[in-house]
Amino acid sequence: MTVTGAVRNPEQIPVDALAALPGRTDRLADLHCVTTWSALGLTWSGIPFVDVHAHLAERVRPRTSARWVRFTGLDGYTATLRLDDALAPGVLLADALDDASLDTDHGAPLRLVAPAHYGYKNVKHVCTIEYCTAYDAGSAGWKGHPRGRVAFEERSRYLPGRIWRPLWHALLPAADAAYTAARARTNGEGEA
Ligand SMILES: Nc1nc2c(c(=O)[nH]1)N[C@H]1C(S)=C(S)[C@@H](COP(=O)(O)O)O[C@H]1N2
Ligand SMILES: [Mo]
Repeated sequence: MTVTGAVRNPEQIPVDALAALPGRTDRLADLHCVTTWSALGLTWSGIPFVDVHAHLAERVRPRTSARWVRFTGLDGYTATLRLDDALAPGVLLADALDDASLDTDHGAPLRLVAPAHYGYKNVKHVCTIEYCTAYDAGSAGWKGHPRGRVAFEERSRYLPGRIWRPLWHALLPAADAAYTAARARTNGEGEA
């Protein structure tokens, strides 16, 4: 795991060392994709991000101006959370789902689980944690929202969530087909 950005001391830390930090907890949560599908009743196991951050902060020493944290996955996917949202109770760096180690589809070896936030903030295969002084739209691009809280329907920074909801719902079959095709390509590359 590379820990970098607005820090005094960028570092690389073995994923195993992060997964072995004290504080491991189980968390029952639902996952809500912005495109209107949800996965209910998931039991994640991992280290609360607040504990990961406490450990990392000692080593990398983030600057006080770092109010955002950007996560990058091994597939290049990125999403940024407000640091205080990432430090809220219930946000985990998880390595297990429903009593099994995470599989490739769901984010091995470590994924972010931020149940109060839309799926697009829950970065899988996290390989870089970057403390940032500004929001970066990342992979969701203009479609995303700086905070992305489900309870406030923060689906996008443009137009209210209740406008997006029926649009996304209508697009869901197309989005699902595109996602399935992209995953098939990724899996194919992995096997090649
Ligand atoms: N690395 C990575 N993380 C990602 C994505 C991705 O494409 N790559 N998609 C996001 C989106 S939009 C959603 S809804 C959830 C889906 O999680 P799942 O694949 O475990 O169902 O993962 C999120 N995290
Ligand atoms: Mo999503």
